[in-house]
Amino acid sequence: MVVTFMVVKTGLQTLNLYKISNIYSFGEKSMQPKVEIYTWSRCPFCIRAKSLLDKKGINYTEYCIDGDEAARSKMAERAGRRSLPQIFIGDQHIGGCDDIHELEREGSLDGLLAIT
Ligand SMILES: N[C@@H](CCC(=O)N[C@@H](CS)C(=O)NCC(=O)O)C(=O)O
Repeated sequence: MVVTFMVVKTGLQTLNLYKISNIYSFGEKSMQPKVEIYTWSRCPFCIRAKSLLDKKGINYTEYCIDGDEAARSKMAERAGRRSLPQIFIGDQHIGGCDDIHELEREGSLDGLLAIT
């Protein structure tokens, strides 16, 4: 397995190494940022958010956390919110179902997903 690191300059003299696979997934088509979604299997908002990603042909990593309160707390630490779904594109927190649909409505989702 090959693990690739990217050097990112974050401050005047601070260089950080990011594991590229944490930020991008390498699909057949182009370099798409990694998309992650925390879900409950029966949550209508989660199903709707995934439908949008599916409709756009986006690969994503789903963390289905049904009944796992510890995983939900970890998600909340990362996202700053406890409701499901919570969506990340690369390192950027997008929010929930309404948020991702709003980005789509205003035309900025494709840019975040690197769709040309
Ligand atoms: N506006 C939110 C609504 C999400 C929502 O209400 N999800 C429900 C599950 S279907 C939930 O997390 N309920 C528990 C809670 O809010 O603590 C979105 O668009 O994602």
